[in-house]
This record gives sequence, C-alpha cells and structure tokens, in this order.
Amino acid sequence: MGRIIMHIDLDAFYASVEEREHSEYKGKPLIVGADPQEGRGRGVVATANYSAREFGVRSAMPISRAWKLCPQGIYVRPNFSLYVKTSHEIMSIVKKYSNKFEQISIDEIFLDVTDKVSDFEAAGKLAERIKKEILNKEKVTCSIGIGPNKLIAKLASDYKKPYGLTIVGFDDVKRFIDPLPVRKLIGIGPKTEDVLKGMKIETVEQLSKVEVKSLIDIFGVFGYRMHEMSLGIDESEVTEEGEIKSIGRETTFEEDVGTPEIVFAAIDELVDGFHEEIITSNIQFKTVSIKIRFENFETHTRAKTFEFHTSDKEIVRDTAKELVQSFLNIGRRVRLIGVRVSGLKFGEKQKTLREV
Ligand code: TTP
Ligand code: MG
Repeated sequence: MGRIIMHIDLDAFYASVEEREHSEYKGKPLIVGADPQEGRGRGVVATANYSAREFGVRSAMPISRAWKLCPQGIYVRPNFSLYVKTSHEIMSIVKKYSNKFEQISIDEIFLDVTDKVSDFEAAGKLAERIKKEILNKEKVTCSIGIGPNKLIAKLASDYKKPYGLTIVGFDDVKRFIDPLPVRKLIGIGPKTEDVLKGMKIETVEQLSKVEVKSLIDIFGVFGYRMHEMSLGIDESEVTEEGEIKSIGRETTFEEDVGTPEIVFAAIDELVDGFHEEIITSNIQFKTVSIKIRFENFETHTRAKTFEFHTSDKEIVRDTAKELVQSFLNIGRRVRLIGVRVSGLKFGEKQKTLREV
C-alpha cells in the first residue's frame, strides 16, 4: 500500500501570533519585519497577515516597498522568542498524532500517518481534528495538505490558505499537479522560473513533457529532480528525527549581487534571523556552514567545525564570512547565500570558551 503523508503549515505565522497577542491588530493589515521608517527603512518584511497581502505585501520584500503599497498598515518588529515558544507548543500537539514526523522549519512539519488511518478520507478527518486542536489551544490557524508523498502534501497545504485542507489521493496527483505554475516546485525560484519561461515552460505539465536530458544539460543534477517533481514523484521518507539536526536560513537575492559588502550584509541578516532560536531553545553548535550559488546556478558549500560547542553569534557571522570570502575574490555574481549551524547539542548551559 502507498503512503499517506500530511504537511502542516501555519498561516502567516509571525503575524498570527502578533494578532493573538494584540486583539487591536485584528482585521487590519499587519506587517512583521524591519522598521519602515516612513518608507526609508532598509530591512525586509518577515511576513504579512492575509489582509496586508491583499495590498501586495509579501515576505522578503523590502520594507520600503511594503510601506508604499500599504502605508496604512500596522508595522511591528519580530518577537522571535515568542514565535519559537509558540512553535514548540504547536509542534508538540502535532507530534502526538504520529511518531513519524519531520519538522522542516519553525512553522512546517510533515507527519507520516500511513499506519494511523485506513485511507485518505480518514486522514482528512484526522487533519480536521489537528486544525481544531491547534486553533483551540494556541489561537493560531494552520493549513494542511495530504498526499501520497512529501512533495504532493507540501504543495497541497499551500493550495488553499488560510485554514485550508486539501487532500490529493494517489489517483488525483496528475490532475492536481499539472496546472500548477513551475514556481511552486521546491528549488524553483524567480530566476529558474525566468529561464524556464524563456523555454516556454510555465506549468508543471509543460515541464513534465521536456526531455530529462535537456533539463540536466541546463540545470545539472537539479534538472533530474525537476523532471521527477513534474511527474509528482518523491520517494523521500519522513525522517523520524526527534530533534532538529541543523538550523539555518538562506536567501535568494532579488538581483544577482557582485559586491562583497552586500553579501556580508545578507549574512548578518540571515544570522540575526535564526540566532534568537539558538538562544531561546538553549542550543549549541559545533559546525558553521555556508552555501553559495552563482548566477549560473553553480552551487558550493563550505563548513568549518570547531573543537567546542558554542552558541556565540559572532562565531557564526565571522566564520560564515570567512568561508564565503574565497568565493568572492573571483568576481562572479551571487544569486543565493545561506548560513547554517549543525552538530547541535540541546539544553545544556553554555561553557565559556575559556573552560574548553
Ligand atoms: P511561511 O510559512 O513561508 O509564511 P507564513 O507562515 O508567514 O505565511 P503562509 O500562510 O503563506 O504560510 O514562513 C513562516 C514564517 O517564517 C513567517 O511567518 C515569517 C518567517 N519568514 C521570514 O522571516 N522571512 C521569509 O522570507 C519567509 C518566507 C518567512
Ligand atoms: Mg506558514
């Protein structure tokens, strides 16, 4: 028998938590992110509630642009520790429903419920229960997708939001995935989308008809993955890991970047974005790694492992910059940068470096 996989994604997560804490925000456009400084602010939007999205405001957009689109919105700075705490609570609710789970970010989790329900319809009923329990206990809504694999489940949770439930049975996969824009597939960002558009490929169905060899010629190994995804194929398991193995972020630049200072500033922002989670979850790490992708999609990773565990922010930043440095001397433009820490240790008080 095939698998039944659920993907749960919280709706406008940071904004939903803020709305829960401040009833005066309800019904108004709310933007969580950098200080807009009346349009002069230089940071980005972390997320916006659905009301602000009606004005075109989106995650990762410059905050100055959000201000132009929606000057009447409420703008708040993120309160990461509150989001991390809420996420922990919600994830422990979800994990009660299957011991086969994989949390993939602060607001997303896969559950393999193959052994818990008899069919997709029963999985739908279970999903309704999970949605209601999260809403009752945490006052936050989520959307759930159910499919025969992780790829379809994730696409399904995104299909109807907020507070949606989308079930895609094995026989519905092709009908569901064919009309979707290629951009929805994991790993296809704005630039890849543009390349595909140049090849007259806009939908998953069109992508599925391209010879896998041509995709590999253009995109390397990722071309093979693109081909598989276009057919709705995903054999990857929901890994039963109790703990997160690494924490990090990555960002694709709106335009490819040739200036090291901009790459370094992006590293600072990425580290700011996840370091709070390291502290509030009492996590220490041993390894810092970076990922860099150039304009031609060539991608490299580099890592440095220390002899000691630490939670020091400066170490993450400095190491990431040191690792990236050698790639920036060759004058090529960068399209994506990522920073990650791994080799994690949970819940112990940090030793000072002197003690190590
Ligand atoms: P998402 O699940 O991508 O977005 P969301 O939960 O805000 O909205 P949706 O209803 O579409 O799921 O991301 C989860 C949280 O991660 C989001 O609330 C804020 C944070 N985040 C950033 O800080 N920057 C980003 O660019 C993105 C995409 C998310
Ligand atoms: Mg979400």
